[in-house]
Order: sequence, then structure tokens, then C-alpha cells
Amino acid sequence: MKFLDEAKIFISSGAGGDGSVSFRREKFIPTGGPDGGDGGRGGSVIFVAAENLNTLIDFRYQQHFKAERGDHGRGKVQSGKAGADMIIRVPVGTEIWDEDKTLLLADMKTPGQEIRMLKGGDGGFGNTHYKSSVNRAPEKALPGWPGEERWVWLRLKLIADAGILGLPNAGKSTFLSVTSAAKPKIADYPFTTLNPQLGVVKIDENSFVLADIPGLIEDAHLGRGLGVKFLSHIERCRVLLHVIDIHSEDIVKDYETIRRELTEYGMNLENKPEIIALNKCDALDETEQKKKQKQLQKACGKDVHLISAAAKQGITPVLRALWREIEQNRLAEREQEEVPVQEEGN
Ligand SMILES: Nc1nc2c(ncn2[C@@H]2O[C@H](COP(=O)(O)OP(=O)(O)OP(=O)(O)O)[C@@H](O)[C@H]2O)c(=O)[nH]1
Ligand SMILES: [Mg+2]
Repeated sequence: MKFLDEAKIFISSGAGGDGSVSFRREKFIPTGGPDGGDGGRGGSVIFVAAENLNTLIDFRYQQHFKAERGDHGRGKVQSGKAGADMIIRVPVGTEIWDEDKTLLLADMKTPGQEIRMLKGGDGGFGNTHYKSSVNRAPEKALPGWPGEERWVWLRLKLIADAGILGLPNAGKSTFLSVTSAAKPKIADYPFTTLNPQLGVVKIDENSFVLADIPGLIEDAHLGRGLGVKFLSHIERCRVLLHVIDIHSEDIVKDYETIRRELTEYGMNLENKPEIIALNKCDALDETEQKKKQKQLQKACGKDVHLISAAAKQGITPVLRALWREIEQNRLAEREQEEVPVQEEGN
């Protein structure tokens, strides 16, 4: 499933430092020549495509990116220090558009790719440059050149890393709503979600894309309910989050119903890593929760998380578990992509 992440940011390169007007002042040399140094160059704004970033979520928190200005020149022909560049790391695949979104300025396709988007201003000349046979004591120096500034749009096509599965009304959309900025429709009846929804989830220092799809029911693969057509949206997910309502009459049956639909669907969905969560724990006492947890763990042979999406309880461990799978899957994928080096003579 494709989804566009966007962020508008303001970037500015540094101005150059001013050139200096200065004269040598030494004992026994009352009228020394000019010795004003040049201003330092301003820092540039440089975009770098970074492999370990996945979303533009950090740009919602920081929108202004300024490179440093160059230092001014000083006496004794000392040039000003150059301003530091502003390096902006963006996920691989990010497109950089102008403010009106009409002109593509850069396409950050390959890991490590660098683009100098704004150049820093040059430093101004100090008065040493203006010495001549007719003017031995020039009072002239140039100011530094200004930097550049502009707004740009960052755009990134996202693909869901994790998909939420479960029977209708299990609380899938509620989970998406409390873990991301997405605002899916939530209601106390089945088939509230009619179309897949995506959100960007931030956990610790990482972020990933989570997809919420309409609930599945028994025989969905035969077209019952909304059917399995939405499963195609999670074929490329790296991990599944299986949400089950703890108040259901038979949680094991609920779990198995969804597992069966996954297997029937094919496309290897049933072999994807799965994180399992019993939801709506807020309305149940702890002994009951533990009992249900044990029961389901025994049936599925995996860890089961106890959560309340609505009350935001137990959410962080689930997100961390999802992230661990996503990260592992990415690493494995990268290793596969690495082309083996052919040894000479083979
Ligand atoms: N008590 C309680 N209610 C919850 C919790 N999470 C969700 N609900 C309620 O359960 C109902 C269904 O929630 P949704 O998030 O719409 O469920 P869904 O799985 O997305 O449903 P479909 O889109 O129909 O498949 C809503 O009334 C929610 O308020 C929870 O942790 N505790
Ligand atoms: Mg829903």
C-alpha cells in the first residue's frame, strides 16, 4: 500500500564573513601596510540519503535548518573560519520539491547520495586585496556575500512495515489511532473500517508505518464479509499484529479463524512474523486477564501481549516487538541484496 509522507521545511545557507580593514602595527614600523584578512565562507545546506531512516516524522518537530555563517576576517591577514555546513539526513527515496510542488529539485534515490541544495555565501575580501602603488593604505574591504534561503517540500512514498489483523470490532483502528497521528473511524460495530488506513508510528528512536485494514471473518477467502481483498495491502508488510478482543466468548477460536483465512489466502502471509495482543484488558480483572493469556499462549505457542488500546496500556512493549521484527527483516533483506563479489580467476 502506498502512502505519501510529506514535510515542509525552511533551509538557509550561511552568509560569508566580512573582510577586515586592518593595518600592521609594530614597533619601529609606525605606518605598516594593510593586513585585513578575508571573511570565511558560509556553510552550505546539504541533503544526504540515509539508509536507516524510514519516515519523515522527525521533520514535524524541526522545520528550520540553518547552516552557520562564516567568521569575519581579522588583522595579521587572518581569514575568518568557514561556517559549518548543515547536513540534513533524509530517508532513501525522498524527493525534494520546490515550495509550489511543481519542480522536482532532487531525488534522493541511492544510499549515501549527497546534494548541495544551497551554497554558503563567499567571504568578503579584506583590505590586503586593495593595496596598490597609488593606495598603500586602503580603507576598503568587502562585506561577506549573503546566504540563500528557501522553503522546500520533502515527499516520501511509504510502504507499510506492519499490518494489523483481527476480527471486526477487535480494536484495530483504536490501536492505530493511539500509536500514530492517523484518525481512523472507530465505532462499536463490525466493519467500521472500510478502507485500509496508514499511520506513522514512532517508538524509541525509530519509526515505522502501520496499516489498519478492515476486519476479517470466517470464510473471508470465499468472499464473506468484506472479503480478503484488503490482505493484498499487507502482502509486503514485514510483520503482522494480530488483535483479539479479550471479551470474546472463545479467544482461541477467534485466533484460529484469522490464521485459517491467512493460510487460505496464500501468498505466504501465514509465515510472516506475528505479534499477538489481547485487547480491551481495561475492563477485566487481572486474574482473568492472566487466565486468558495462558490459554491463548498454549494454543498458539507464542507470546501473547495484554493491552488496552483505548486506555493506552501495554502499548509500548507491542511496538518494540513489532520494531524488532521489522529491523531484523530489513537486515535480512539487505544481506540478500548484497551482490556476491566474484573472485578473480573464477
Ligand atoms: N473497553 C475497551 N474498548 C475498546 C478498546 N479498544 C477499542 N475499543 C472499542 O471497541 C470498539 C471497536 O473498535 P475499533 O477500533 O473500531 O475496532 P476495529 O477492529 O477497527 O473494527 P472494524 O474496523 O469494524 O474491523 C469501539 O467501540 C472502541 O471504542 C479497549 O482497549 N478497551
Ligand atoms: Mg477498524
